[in-house]
Amino acid sequence: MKFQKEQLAAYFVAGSQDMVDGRQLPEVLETAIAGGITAFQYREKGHHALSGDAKVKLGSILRELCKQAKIPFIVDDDVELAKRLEADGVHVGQSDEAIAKVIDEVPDMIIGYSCHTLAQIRKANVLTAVDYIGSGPIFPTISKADADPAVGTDGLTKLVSASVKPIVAIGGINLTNLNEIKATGAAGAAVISLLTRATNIKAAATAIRQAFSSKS
Ligand code: 3NM
Repeated sequence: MKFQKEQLAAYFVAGSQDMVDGRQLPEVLETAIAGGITAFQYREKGHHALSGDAKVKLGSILRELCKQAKIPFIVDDDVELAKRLEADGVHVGQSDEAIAKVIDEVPDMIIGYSCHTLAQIRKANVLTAVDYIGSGPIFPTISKADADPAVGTDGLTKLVSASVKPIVAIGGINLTNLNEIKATGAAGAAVISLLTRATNIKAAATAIRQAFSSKS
C-alpha cells in the first residue's frame, strides 16, 4: 500500500495488553474501523503482551480486518512478523530494532520512526525511506510505562517545524485536546486509550477523524 499522509489522521495503536473490561481486540478494531480510523498499528508490548504463535494468530486476524477496510496495517518493532503477515508497514522507535535494518529489509513497506527530540528529527530528515514520524508523548500517558517526559504542544510545534516528514502525535491524547494537537501542524493523532477505553469507540474514532479532516 502506498503511503499518504492522510492515513495518519486517526491512527489507532493497540495490542492485547491494552484491552480492558473483557473487550477483545478484533471487535474493538472493527468498531474503530466503522468509526473511521485511517491506520492501525499492532503493538504487543509490556508484561502482558502475547508472543510466538499467539501473537501471529491475533496479528493475522487484525491484518485481515485492515485489508478489508483498506487501511494500512502497521506492525510495531517486529520486522519478521511484518513480513510474515504481509503488513503494509513497520514502526520502530529509537531503542527498537535499528532503523537501518528496517530500511534494509523492508524498504517497500511504509516505515514509521519515533522521534522525541529535535536532534532525532534532523537525523530522520535525511532517511528517505522513512515515511512518517511518531512524536510523543505530548501529554502524560497511562499506556506506556517507559515513556519519555511529555513534550507538550509547544514541544510538538517545534518538532513539526523541524521535520520534512509528516508527524503523527502520540501520548495522552483525548477528545478535549485533539484541536490543540491539530493546531501544531501535526498530520494526525495516534491513540491507545482514547479508543480502547472509550465508552463509545465508534464515536471516539469519528471525532479523531473529523478533527484532522483536511476540510476542517
Ligand atoms: N508511544 P495513549 S506514548 C505507544 O511517546 C506510545 O512514543 C509513545 O497511549 C511515545 O494514547 C505511547 O493511551 C502511549 O496515551 C500512547
